[in-house]
Amino acid sequence: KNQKPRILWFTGLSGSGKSTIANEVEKALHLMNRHTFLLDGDNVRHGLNKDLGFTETDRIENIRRVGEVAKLMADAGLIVLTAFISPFRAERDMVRAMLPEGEFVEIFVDTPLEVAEARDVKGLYKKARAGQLKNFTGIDSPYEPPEHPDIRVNTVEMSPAEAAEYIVRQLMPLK
Ligand code: GGZ
Repeated sequence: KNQKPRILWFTGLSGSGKSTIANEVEKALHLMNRHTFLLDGDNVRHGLNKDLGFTETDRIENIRRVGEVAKLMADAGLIVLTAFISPFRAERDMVRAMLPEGEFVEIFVDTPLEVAEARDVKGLYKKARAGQLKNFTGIDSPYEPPEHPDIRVNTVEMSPAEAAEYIVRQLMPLK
């Protein structure tokens, strides 16, 4: 009640640090007594969207559903954090258009492909390069970076904790 709803929409490549940073931002919001919910592949792609894969059509539907769910949660007064690649500008803009002005905050986790690929925490880039994983974002599926994100974080220069601190500062005042 004591808070304006927001959708903090993180976008960036696989391995960019979206989930890690979103988790840190959520922790900081909890310390400020904000009621939040984090939507990510772990709680959405295994449940609500388990019928969807990684074709262009499926990604569009993934983002559409995430947007609708996030909107419902924002309508309930929550600060919703979403951490999906969300590679297409059109779908991100569609979600923005569903919401009142200022409620949708697009956060670009700007990690260059070379950096994400060098980290390759899950070995997915290696598989994609070897042709064992098709339609992989950045390799054989496009990523359209935001042209005018509300917030951009450079994960080459900032640690996840620093990026989260920067984001929370940009969000203030959160009333
Ligand atoms: C991209 C893929 C793919 C393909 C599986 N392309 O690093 P991760 O593992 O944990 O995050 C990636 C996640 C991407 O799912 P999203 O729902 O965020 O994508 S989208 O917004 O585009 O719908 C990666 C894993 O799923 N993954 N196959 N082909 N990422």
